[in-house]
Amino acid sequence: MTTTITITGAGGQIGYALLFRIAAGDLLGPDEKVRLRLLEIPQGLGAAEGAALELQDGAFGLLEHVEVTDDPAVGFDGCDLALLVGARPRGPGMERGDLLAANAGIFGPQGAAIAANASPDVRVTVVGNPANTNALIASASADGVPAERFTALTRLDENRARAQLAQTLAAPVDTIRRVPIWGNHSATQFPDVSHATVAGRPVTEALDAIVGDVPSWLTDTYIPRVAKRGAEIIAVRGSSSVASAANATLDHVRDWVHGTDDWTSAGVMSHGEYGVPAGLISSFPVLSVDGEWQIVEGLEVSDWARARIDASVAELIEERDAVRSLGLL
Ligand code: NAX
Repeated sequence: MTTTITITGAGGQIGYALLFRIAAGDLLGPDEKVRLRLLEIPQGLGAAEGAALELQDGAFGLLEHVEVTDDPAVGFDGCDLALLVGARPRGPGMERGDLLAANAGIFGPQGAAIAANASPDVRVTVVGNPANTNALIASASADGVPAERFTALTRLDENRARAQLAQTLAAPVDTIRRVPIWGNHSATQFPDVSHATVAGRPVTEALDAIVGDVPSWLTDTYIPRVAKRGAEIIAVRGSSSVASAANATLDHVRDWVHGTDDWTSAGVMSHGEYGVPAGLISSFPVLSVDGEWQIVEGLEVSDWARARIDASVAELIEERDAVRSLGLL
């Protein structure tokens, strides 16, 4: 079997970190051949072409073909997995509305090109920010492709949330489970430890012995640390998260294709679950079953958690309404 994977923004930083891991089998395993389509804008073609040359020099046995293009119809032709990484960053003096509009101008046409050219069961993962709203725009422009096929990456936030708990509890990170992210991939996101466990024991109980006042620690230390981790990386590294973002993208897509054995987080289309208005792409606790994301339902949500979910969802509504008011949705 060969899977065709399209990476937009393939000449950028995250693209560069993704390509070699995909070619090495880190996404689909050691038996699945891959065909890569690197979609860029004209200014990014050189970097993508250079990456394609290096992919050749990697002599990857799983890599069947690499194509570099700036034509979305070619880029999404026969695409099974679309990783929409390329986006317009916020430039100097750019207002939020300008940013949303500029990205609508990218993700709308890409959604249409996916509908026209990709394989019928295409799975789309939006990484480029603002990821949730970009995914919504792409989905709205992709006539005939079910909305469930469009997702936004919030797995990096979840990985950060689990890693911070692991560090505080001095526990191996893979013993920490069920730490969903709710809402938007932004500073309003809500990393939720209410149902989390460490080696099967409630995380809140384990935290109690270490941090003392758990609610204050969550509010003042943990949630801001997770939500602002991207800014922390920029401050320390001098550049935004790249390898960890690529790693989380692979986690997201791998789980979507191969399934999960426990909850994870993804930005998926709401049908009104947990009071999140239908038609928004919001992060939820999810399971991947038979190749489809399912929102974990029936969880108890405290008033404290409710307020945080509502605040992040309010931001998603604002973003959607801003794009709508520009006639772009
Ligand atoms: P770079 O600026 O290094 O790369 C972006 C690339 O996209 C450039 O090569 C550019 O030419 C290309 N591009 C722009 N418009 C395009 C279009 N219409 N079609 C195809 N390619 C296009 O950024 P990088 O560090 O790779 O980050 C990419 C995106 O990921 C950004 O929007 C960033 O904000 C977002 N992130 C999202 C994260 C998440 O968890 N959802 C975390 C990491 C990252 O911040």
